[in-house]
Amino acid sequence: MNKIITHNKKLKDWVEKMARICKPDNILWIDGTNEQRFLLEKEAEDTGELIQLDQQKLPGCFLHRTAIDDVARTEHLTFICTKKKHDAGPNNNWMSPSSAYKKAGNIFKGAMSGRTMYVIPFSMGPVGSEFSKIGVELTDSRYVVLNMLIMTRVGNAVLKELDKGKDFTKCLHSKAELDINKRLILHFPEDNTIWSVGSGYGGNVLLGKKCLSLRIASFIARREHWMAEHMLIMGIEETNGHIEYIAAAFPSACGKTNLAMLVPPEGLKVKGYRIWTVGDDIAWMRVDSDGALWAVNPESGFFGVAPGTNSKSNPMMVETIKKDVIFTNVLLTPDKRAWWEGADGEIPGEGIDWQGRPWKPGMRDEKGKPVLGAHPNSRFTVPIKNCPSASFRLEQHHGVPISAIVFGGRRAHLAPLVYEAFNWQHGVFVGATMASERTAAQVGELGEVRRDPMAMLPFCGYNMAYYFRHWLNMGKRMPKAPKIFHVNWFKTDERGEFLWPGFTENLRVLEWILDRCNNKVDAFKTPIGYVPYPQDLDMTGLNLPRQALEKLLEVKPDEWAEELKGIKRFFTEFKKDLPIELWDEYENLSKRIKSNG
Ligand code: GTP
Ligand code: SPV
Ligand code: MN
Repeated sequence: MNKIITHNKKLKDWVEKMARICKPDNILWIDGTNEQRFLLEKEAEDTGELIQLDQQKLPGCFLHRTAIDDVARTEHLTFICTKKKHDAGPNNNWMSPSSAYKKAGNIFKGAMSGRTMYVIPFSMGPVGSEFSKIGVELTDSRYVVLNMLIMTRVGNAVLKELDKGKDFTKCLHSKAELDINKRLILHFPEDNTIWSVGSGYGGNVLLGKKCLSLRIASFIARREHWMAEHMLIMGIEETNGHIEYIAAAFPSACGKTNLAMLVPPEGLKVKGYRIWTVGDDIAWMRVDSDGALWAVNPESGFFGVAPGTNSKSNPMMVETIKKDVIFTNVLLTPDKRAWWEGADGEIPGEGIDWQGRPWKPGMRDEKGKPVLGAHPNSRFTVPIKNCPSASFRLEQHHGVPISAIVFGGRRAHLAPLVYEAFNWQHGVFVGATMASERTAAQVGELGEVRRDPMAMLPFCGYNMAYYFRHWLNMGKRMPKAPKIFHVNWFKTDERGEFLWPGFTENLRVLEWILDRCNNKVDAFKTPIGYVPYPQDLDMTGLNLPRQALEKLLEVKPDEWAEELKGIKRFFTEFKKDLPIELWDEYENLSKRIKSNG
């Protein structure tokens, strides 16, 4: 047991109490030093938790494999435990705090025996900033410790805050037996507590991320009048040095990471844009004294999707993941490198797949389906500072001012490439009615369209009807509210091919969005919002048939009439809690569609 390094009595008492339940052999306080990290990496190699990759080509890089039924967030095992069920809302699984503590308590009982309990004091947001929240995660997983060192701020500065008596989120994690039948991800917003047991997968166990920075933070943010959102934050710098920032909410695996570090396309190079990456997953936003919305990324690392990452889709990320990376569930090549479907270069002739089995390209399973080398939700953790486009404002306590909020999802049909909401209230309706096709980031049926308001359905720590009310209220608190937009990079043609080339080309859409924010361009009014005139999108250097563009910008009243039915069903779930303003928006949209149809 190393020295207890806090004077915070509440923290000391809680660590002791949890240790009495989990019965670890040792307790080790994580201090954020490299010496300690190296030691843990070495131990993790000895136990097989980490495999060291070629240190010449990939310095500081490791590979980890999770259990095969532990590869994505398990939403059906994730609960919000408020005293009243109603406060969790129809959008969440609910358990009463007493039965949740009891049920998980039984699994935690003695779960750490034979293991060390690591105590990780961490900060989400720059330490000392108005935004910052402190958490302490107790875990029996070295993999979790090493990832938390990348994803959050750990070290002396945090301990100093705790010594001052600052409150903290109590995060308890044990991998226990990694048994899916004894897996629970529990949030107690009223106690500022998270309990996660039986999993070793990122979003379930890196408790600073979705659990604290979204589910718990969204609950706190409502009370404290700020916003915790599933959004990337990026800056777009023009040649004159002026930078505008946007925040964008897309559901999991719908392109936040890609957009956040976009490299301008050839055709727009002459315009001299430069992109600054502030965050790729989570935004905390507050109204500052200037009446505008300012945002920070509470994280200090990326937990990005590996498959499909290559120098064409995301050249900035390819640069970023050359060192200090923990890869999870990717293929291991014979020369100790990481590979995934859609990676650069040649497909390796053989390797060890994400399940630890020998693999060769072209292999098929019993059902004749290709055997993948990497899991579709395989990921990597890497410090943001490795990213060549990392914003120079990452540590600034006030964050960055947001000009536009962008919603988006995967819709093969219906939603045009981009449209602008008429005003804040309508924008909240646009966000609240978002929908997307299911991806590999959640366990479940791929491709199924589900409502995912503000991309927050799996992450809102309370009744979403109150969350919509909070969004409406925030608009009223902001004299200089950002404009709200909706994008869809995923519209397809009759053959199911994407109509829009996406990735780097998305800058053309962002350009229009910023022009709208700065009143530089007119737009076409449709029943759903303002859509670009085709000639207002700069298509220099892009060979997109005029027909494709028209199809991308098309708004079909009959399709929207169908969509209204789904929206109504969704809104009805919230009964009388749904803000009346959203029903007003629904009626208005319905009328506009009818008069257009
Ligand atoms: P989480 O980390 O799960 O929150 O996801 P994310 O939103 O950061 O997703 P990410 O950027 O990793 O996107 C993953 C998937 O989106 C990959 O399959 C990409 O190929 C695809 N993608 C990203 N941008 C585009 C785009 O502009 N067009 C198309 N068609 N696909 C895209
Ligand atoms: C997501 O699924 O939205 C992610 C990955 O960003 S996880 O941390 O697992 O939630
Ligand atoms: Mn995410």
